[in-house]
Amino acid sequence: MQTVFSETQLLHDPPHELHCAQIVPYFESPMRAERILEAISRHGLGPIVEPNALDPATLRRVHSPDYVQFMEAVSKYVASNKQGDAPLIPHTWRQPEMVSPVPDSVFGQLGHYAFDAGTPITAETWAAAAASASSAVTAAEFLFEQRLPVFALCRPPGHHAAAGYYGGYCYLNNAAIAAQHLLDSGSGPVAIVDVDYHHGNGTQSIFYRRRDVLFASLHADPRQAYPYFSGHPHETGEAEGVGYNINVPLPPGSDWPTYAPLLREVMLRIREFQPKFLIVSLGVDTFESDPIADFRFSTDDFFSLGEELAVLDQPTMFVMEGGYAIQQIGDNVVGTLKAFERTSAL
Ligand code: Q9C
Ligand code: ZN
Repeated sequence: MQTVFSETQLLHDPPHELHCAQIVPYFESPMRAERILEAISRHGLGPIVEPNALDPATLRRVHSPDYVQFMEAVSKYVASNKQGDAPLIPHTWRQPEMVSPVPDSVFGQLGHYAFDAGTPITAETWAAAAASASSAVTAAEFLFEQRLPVFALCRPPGHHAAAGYYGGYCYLNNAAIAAQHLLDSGSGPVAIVDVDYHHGNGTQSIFYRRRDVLFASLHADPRQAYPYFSGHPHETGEAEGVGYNINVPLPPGSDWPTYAPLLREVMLRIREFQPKFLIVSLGVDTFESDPIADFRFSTDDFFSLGEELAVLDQPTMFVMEGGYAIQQIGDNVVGTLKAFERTSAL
């Protein structure tokens, strides 16, 4: 299987984050991608190619112009060193009844565009996020032309980012941008299945009122787990999109035997939708020793995950999302991809 990745994606490297009332080293570190690259060559997954240059119009098919403009401008603002070189983190948010316009203050703007305090912006964030999205777009182009499985080694990840806001280590929604690019190339319907531990709230939000993209997510129950305010089963879509959003929350401590039958059900619903292409938002933070999650997948369970994702025999691309157990991230990701490849008829 081919991988798409750019070294520019490594530039985003915030030193720390706020985690359960403590400042800790940033979990979503560039080392994650380095470990995955190492496992790709160790297991001989296939070639690693650079993404093509990104047309900014491709981003704006998913993200609002003011949001894209903000993200680029605020990264430049950090680079200009006006407040020192510390990454920017918001500290003040609106409640729905607070309706004043977007302020001029950079901290006001951070509060407007962010939904959490765990997603710092550095001088390099924009460059890395745009490179990560380029990897997804290049993978989508390869998928569309070759109809062969492909892996977008995206990092920073994307599934928590919506059209006009960021959070959860995500700035641009790589999977959504890939899906939109497939549609704009004339693909016909696209399905996205999100197997990250966390609910893909950003992807849900982007396609919530649409039926050309089916979004299905299995994740930790938002009553206990991040992102808390999205991911319940009754969130099934709106307007034209009713019935095209599927949420399957799972209890704390879920393991593969609990997960597998629910994933099978989701895959059957995706089959009924008859997508032309499948995008997998691949998070491996379901792993038993993930430092920020509590599911119990073993490394071997990721082979089973890869096999299960192959049941549709549809052209499929994988987009990297979460997974923070640095030691095993490479084996878990490449294990999933190799098992998929072995099983898929394509
Ligand atoms: N710092 C992804 O897996 N942090 N994002 C929770 C603890 C947010 C995870 C609070 C976790 C986001 C792509
Ligand atoms: Zn996650």
